[in-house]
Formats: sequence, C-alpha cells, structure tokens
Amino acid sequence: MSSGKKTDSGIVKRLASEKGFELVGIAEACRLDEESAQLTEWLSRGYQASMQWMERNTDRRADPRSVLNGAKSVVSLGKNYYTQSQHADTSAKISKYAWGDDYHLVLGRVLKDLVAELSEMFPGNNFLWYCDTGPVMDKAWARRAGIGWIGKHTNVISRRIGSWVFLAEIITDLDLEYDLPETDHCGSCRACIDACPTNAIVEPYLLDANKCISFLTIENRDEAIPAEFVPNLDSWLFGCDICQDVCPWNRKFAAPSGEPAFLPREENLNLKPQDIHLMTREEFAGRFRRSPVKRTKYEGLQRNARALSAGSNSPENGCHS
Ligand code: B12
Ligand code: SF4
Ligand code: SF4
Repeated sequence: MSSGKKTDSGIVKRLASEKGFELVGIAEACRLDEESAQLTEWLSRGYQASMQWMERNTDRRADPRSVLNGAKSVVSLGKNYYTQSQHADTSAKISKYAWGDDYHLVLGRVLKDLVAELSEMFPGNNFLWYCDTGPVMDKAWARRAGIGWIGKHTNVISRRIGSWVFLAEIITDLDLEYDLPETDHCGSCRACIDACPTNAIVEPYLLDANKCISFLTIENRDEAIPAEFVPNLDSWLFGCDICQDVCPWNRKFAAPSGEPAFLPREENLNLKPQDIHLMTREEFAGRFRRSPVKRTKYEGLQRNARALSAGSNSPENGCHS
C-alpha cells in the first residue's frame, strides 16, 4: 500500500478528458496476480496461436513497477472509436477499428502531449504512456481502474459507451487517488458466444486466438487461412466485429466518436475481394497508408481475399456443383 499524501486525481482526469478521452480511471500500480495467472493459463493452452510475442516479457506484463521503478498509479484511458457507418451489403468487411487512421498513431500523439503536460505540472514525477505499444495488460488495467469490465467476448465494456473503445495507460510514480474496479454486467447473456461463427470464445471470458477471425486475418502469418475456417469467415477481410456487434451494451449505448481520424475512409466500406486480387503492392501501400490494415501486409490481405473468394464457392455456402 502507498503512504503519504495522495494527489487529487481530478486534475489528471480533467486533463485527460480535455484531450478527448471519454473514459478515465485510476488503479494502484501493483502486481496483477490473478490476471497474470490467467495469462499463464491462456499461454499454456496455446491460445496465443503464433503470437509468440505474447510469450515474452510476462513478468513485465504482470507488474507495472517493472516497467517504471517506484510506480504508484496506473491511469487507464478509453477512447471511443464508434461510427454509425455501415459496410455496403456486398462488401468484404474491414473491422471498425481499422476504418480510419491507425489508433496507435492518433492516440500516440495525444498521449505524448498529455504526458508532456503532466510532466510540466508535476516536475518531480515520471510518466510513461502505453497504447498497445508494450508489455502492459490494457484490459486488466481498465477493469481495475473502473472504466469497464471484461465481457464474455473478452473485450472491455463501459456501462456508459459500450466496447467500441481503444485502451491506453499512463504509468506514473505520482501517488493518485484510486477508483474502484468495475463489476461484471454480462449476467446470463451469451449473445457473443452464440454469434461467433468459428466458436472462438471457447468458454465465457476465454478466447482461443487460433479460431478467432481477427487473429486469422490480421496477426496470422501463414500463407493460407486454415481450410476449416474458410467457409465461416462471414465476409470478414480484416478483423472481425461480430461479437461486439451483437452485444446489447453496444446496441444500446454506442454513440459516435468525436475523433475525425476514426471516420471511415469511404473505400473501406465497399471493397470486393476482386479489388484486392487486382491491387498492386504500390496501390496497397498508398491506399492503406497510416491505416491498421497495413499490419497484415500485402501478402496477408491477398491471402484473406483468396479465402473469401474460396469461401463464397464452398459447399457450405450453397454451391453444390
Ligand atoms: C493479443 C491481442 C489480441 C488477440 C487475442 C485477443 C484476446 N482476447 O486476448 C487477437 C488477435 C485475437 C485480438 C483481437 C482483437 N483485438 Co486485440 N489485443 C491483444 C492485446 C495485444 C493483448 C491481449 C491479452 O493480453 N491477451 C491475453 C489473454 C490472457 O487475455 P484476455 O483474453 O484478455 O483474458 C483476460 C480475461 O478474459 C480473463 N480470463 C482469461 N482467462 C480466463 C478464464 C476464466 C475461467 C475467467 C473467469 C477469466 C479469464 O482474464 C484475462 C486477464 O485479464 C491487447 C493490447 C494489450 N497490450 O493489452 C489488444 C486489445 C485487447 N485488442 C483490442 C481490439 C480492439 C481487438 C479486436 C476488437 C480487433 C478487431 N475488431 O478485430 C479483436 C477482438 C477479438 C476478441 N473477441 O477479443 C483492444 C480491445 C479494446 C477493448 N475495448 O477491450 C486492445 C485492448 C488494444 C487496445 N489498446 O485498444 N487481440
Ligand atoms: S472477433 Fe469474431 S471470430 Fe473473434 S471471437 Fe469475436 S466473433 Fe468470434
Ligand atoms: S454479448 Fe452479452 S455476454 Fe457477450 S460481452 Fe456482451 S453482454 Fe457480455
């Protein structure tokens, strides 16, 4: 436990909300005992698939004090990225988080400014920001800091704005007042589990990345999507939003983001696999400049488009020739 006089967290929260973060909460920087045991269990089951980077730095992931010596507080931040746009009916689908500019770039700029202002305000203290940019468990901190709970689909849901939010943190040795963790509000619902076309949510709160379309189309580096999943891609070309689309908390509480950089690039809402087949490397680089889609690389997007074309001709989709 920390000792001495705590700093009023209101100042930090006000500054973060002025910078556009809709959700701000603060947790004690301590060891994530329960969550790191769950991470170990998740890894031991092989649910990280080929994301070997998830196996590294587990000690640092477990304790922010190993990232910043003397850390006292973790400021958890949430940024809404929801927009009301829809894919065209026949479009190959890109998930919402990738419709506009890459959040690592957009939020990285804001976080850098925020940390600079905090450092000026509290010259004797240190501040480190993360936004899926290092060995930090973004969702665990969001729950502990009270900004949302981890739903059965394993994404963080805010009671106020749902789950279409990016998460970030500032780790600091400033001793701030802490918030209470958020409690679970999934209840008996299992809409996400039932809607997942590949049964990737193997148990409530437990996701097997090997089966998740988001992994298969983004992080996966294999030359082909495994045949068993091809008929079930449900037109997803990059990422997947199904488990969040069906969540009652999003249906009721999602509200448009005020961040113009997250608005969809028009062409991302109406793409055909044929457009991808015909796309050159140069066109790919130009079209997806500053976009998260770059993560899967040219080869990955081509592979995904091939799988969608193959899937639309598979027997499961009614083509019994
Ligand atoms: C690896 C990763 C992935 C992997 C694995 C996903 C996963 N569930 O872990 C893949 C590639 C599949 C993925 C997909 C997506 N991701 Co991702 N991903 C991450 C990353 C880098 C690490 C997550 C992690 O630590 N996983 C390890 C396991 C152990 O954690 P977990 O599933 O969250 O498990 C927790 C609980 O479920 C629970 N738990 C685990 N096991 C058990 C067992 C029992 C019995 C119980 C009760 C509880 C329990 O405890 C765990 C620890 O708290 C984070 C960024 C970061 N640095 O944190 C982004 C992050 C989670 N991703 C994000 C996003 C946006 C997505 C996608 C929506 C993108 C898309 N549209 O395609 C999808 C969502 C898919 C889904 N249903 O989760 C956001 C989520 C924002 C939010 N509101 O929660 C994050 C936080 C990035 C960010 N900074 O904004 N992602
Ligand atoms: S992102 Fe898609 S494939 Fe992954 S768990 Fe959610 S619904 Fe299933
Ligand atoms: S769909 Fe239902 S079970 Fe799944 S995360 Fe949302 S509220 Fe929880």
